Amino acid sequence: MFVHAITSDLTYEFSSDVRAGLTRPGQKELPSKYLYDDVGSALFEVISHLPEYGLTRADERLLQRHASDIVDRLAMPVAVAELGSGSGKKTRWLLKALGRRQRTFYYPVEISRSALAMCERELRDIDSISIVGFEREYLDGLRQVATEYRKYGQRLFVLFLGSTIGNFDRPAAVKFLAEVRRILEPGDSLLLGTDLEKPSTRLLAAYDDELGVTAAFNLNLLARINRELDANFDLGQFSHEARINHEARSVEMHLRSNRRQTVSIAVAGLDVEFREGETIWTESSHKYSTKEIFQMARAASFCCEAQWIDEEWPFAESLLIAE
Ligand code: AVJ
Repeated sequence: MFVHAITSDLTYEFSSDVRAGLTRPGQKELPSKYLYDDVGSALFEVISHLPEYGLTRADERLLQRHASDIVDRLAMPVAVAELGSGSGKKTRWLLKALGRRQRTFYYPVEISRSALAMCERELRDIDSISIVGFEREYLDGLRQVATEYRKYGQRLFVLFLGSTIGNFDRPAAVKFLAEVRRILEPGDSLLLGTDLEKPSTRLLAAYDDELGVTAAFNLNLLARINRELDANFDLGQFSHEARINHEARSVEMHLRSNRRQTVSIAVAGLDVEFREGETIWTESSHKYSTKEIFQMARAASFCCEAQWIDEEWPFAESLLIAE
């Protein structure tokens, strides 16, 4: 069968990750990064406007209110690298504040081509800012910026916003920060956005909204597997579920099989069986305490130099300096 012989590296990687996740003994799972194809990125953009989901608006409020204060704490000259720029909307405030002080290079690193294009369109009108985008994985992109694009005497200011770090479990989050730190030089900085702990009812409403946009965002992962890997998931036979994991202090998203069923994924050459009620775990969003962020920073050889908190939707921006 040669029909699927010509597939790109990216399809190959997606296919092998899907195979690994759905053939695991015990809990089936899929990596959350695959939620963000063009459809998924657009659905997340809608989620960020829902009344129940205050996270993105809190992040943006903090950056808008405190942009000058944040930028004033940076040693100049500085270049900006952002890990997962998304639409770029909330970065505007920081870049405007920087553009008033110096001509600034901005390097968004983003695996979604459409998000990268959106971000370039959104931000190109800001005075004194030059944008060079990288369609790469976070650490690969950051490494390239640090080794090939950093000018002599220039500091790097890395942005990791939107609580994307919350998708890692706690040990993996520290490990990721430590890897970022290894790419940086002492005196470089990292602005880290983290969602803070809040009551379960508020979290469950945020991750299982009335309108069903989060459900669509989650189910789109199965639709994406149908589209890209020629699978036959029946979307009507799976349901979105949000759960609190009290031990991990996270919200989990799952896709629950409504009945016993078998799904074929042609490109992966795979048939997957589901029991009634069995779930695929698709994402975790970890929630933090403010104190814990200081400890995580320390463990990764950063020093947390300042923190800004949103009261309306508890969320923190933390400025970490590489030691
Ligand atoms: C973009 C990863 C921060 O975990 O809250 C939104 C993604 N998932 N609703 C999050 C998401 C379900 C979001 N992050």
